[in-house]
Amino acid sequence: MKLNLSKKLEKALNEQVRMETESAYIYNGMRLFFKEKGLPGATSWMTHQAHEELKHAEDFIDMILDLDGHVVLGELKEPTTEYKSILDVFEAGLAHEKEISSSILELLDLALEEKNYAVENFLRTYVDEQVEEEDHFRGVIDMVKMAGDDPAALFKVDGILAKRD
Ligand code: OFO
Repeated sequence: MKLNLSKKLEKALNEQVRMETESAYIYNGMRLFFKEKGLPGATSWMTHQAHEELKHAEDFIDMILDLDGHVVLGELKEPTTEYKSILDVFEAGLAHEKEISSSILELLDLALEEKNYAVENFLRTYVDEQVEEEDHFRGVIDMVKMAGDDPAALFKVDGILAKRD
C-alpha cells in the first residue's frame, strides 16, 4: 500500500493526460465544423467542451505531480473537421466519451489492483464526471433528433446550445 505511483500506474495516468488533451483537440475540430456551418450556439457548446477537456488533462497532471510522478506529454492525432451533420458530430462525441469512460474504468481497476487509494479516490470523481459527460451528449442528440430536418427547430436547438454554462 502506498501513496506514490508505480511505473505502471504513472504510465496509464500519463496516457489519460494524452487522451484528455486529445479530446480537446477533437472537440476543437467539431467546433470548427459548427463555426463554418454558421451555428453559433453549437460552436459555443463545443468550445466549452474543449476547454473542459483541457481542465481534465490538468487535473490528471496535478494528480501525477502530487504523487511525485513524472508527466510525459504524448503525441496527438490530427482531428477531423469533416462531419455529415450536426447529429453526426454529437454521435461521434458520444462514441468518444464512451471510449474515455472505458479508459477511466480500466484505470480505476488498476488503482484498485495496486491498492493505490489516493488515485482510486481521484478516479471515482472521474467516473461521476463521465456519467455527466455521456449524459450531456445524449441530451443534445435527443434534441437534434427531435428537430430532424426542420431548419426552424434546428435554429431553436442552436439557441439552447448557446446557453450552456
Ligand atoms: Fe474528459 O471527459 Fe470528455 O473526454
